[in-house]
Amino acid sequence: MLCKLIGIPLQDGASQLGCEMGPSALRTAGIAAALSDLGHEVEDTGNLGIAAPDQVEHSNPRLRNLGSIAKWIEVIADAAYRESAEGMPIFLGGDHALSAGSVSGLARRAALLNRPLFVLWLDAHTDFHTLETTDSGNLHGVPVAYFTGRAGFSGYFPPLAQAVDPANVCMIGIRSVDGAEREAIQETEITVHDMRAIDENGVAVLLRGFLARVASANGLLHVSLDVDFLDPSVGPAVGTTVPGGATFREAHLVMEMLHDSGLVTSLDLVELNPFLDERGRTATLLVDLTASLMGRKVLDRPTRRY
Ligand code: HAR
Ligand code: MN
Ligand code: MN
Ligand code: MN
Repeated sequence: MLCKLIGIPLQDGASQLGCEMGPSALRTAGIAAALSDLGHEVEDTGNLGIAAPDQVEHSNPRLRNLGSIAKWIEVIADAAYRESAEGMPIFLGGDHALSAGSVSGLARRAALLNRPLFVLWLDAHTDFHTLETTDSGNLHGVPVAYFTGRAGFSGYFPPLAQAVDPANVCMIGIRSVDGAEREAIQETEITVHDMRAIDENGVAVLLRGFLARVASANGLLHVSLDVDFLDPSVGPAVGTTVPGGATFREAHLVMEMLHDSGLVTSLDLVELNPFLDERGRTATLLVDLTASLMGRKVLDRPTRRY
């Protein structure tokens, strides 16, 4: 597989500074070598950037960096569309606002291929605010609302060439949902598996059900991994820690099952804040999780067909 590393030093969507160092930390932790050791071809396309943003006004006075995020989305979506023609894009974030760009660009690619795009959202948060409903004003809280085509983004974020069908989005690890997000997401067909669902069923059962749907629809599968999916005890390097997250083994199991499915076509690694890390352990864990997704395993196992 040709892996295309795309660095996105974006931090304007988060409340705390530091995510702009994420791509450097992932490179320092050895992401390219981990992939090439597994037999993959790796091309590091470098970091994306934007020109100086305009000041954009909006009726929600809390919104932060609206002009900047709009520019980033456009640049990221173009890169996602372009690089997905040649290989498997791996977006090295950067805060989660970047997924507004990565997913919308991949949706354009999927439409061209006449295949549906599915999204696996591994996160403590649903990131389902609109520009109107966010009270923090941090735009890493809105990407899912944007790429599924919720109203209220037009004139601010780039127009969507293709929205992702909410029925094709599955969230796992959820444990922090704001009131406005809760009401809105329950009216959609998005599958939300909160931490309680993991506790009651085990993450494997939940993931298997979703993978079977992706396979039967011949879908493309994008995985968006937010560091705060992980329990803070194993992944401390994130500005929005929430207790009670996925364990080390739950996270690896998800990645191992994704590998065995053979379905994953792109990946976001987001919200890593190296300034908050402990001797690089979170960056290293993200690299190891990526390796599990790309085929590192303890023993050989047959590929599972869903
Ligand atoms: N819902 C909260 C807000 O809108 C927290 C959003 C945090 N998002 C991320 N990515 N860290 O999931 O401010
Ligand atoms: Mn997130
Ligand atoms: Mn999160
Ligand atoms: Mn909020």
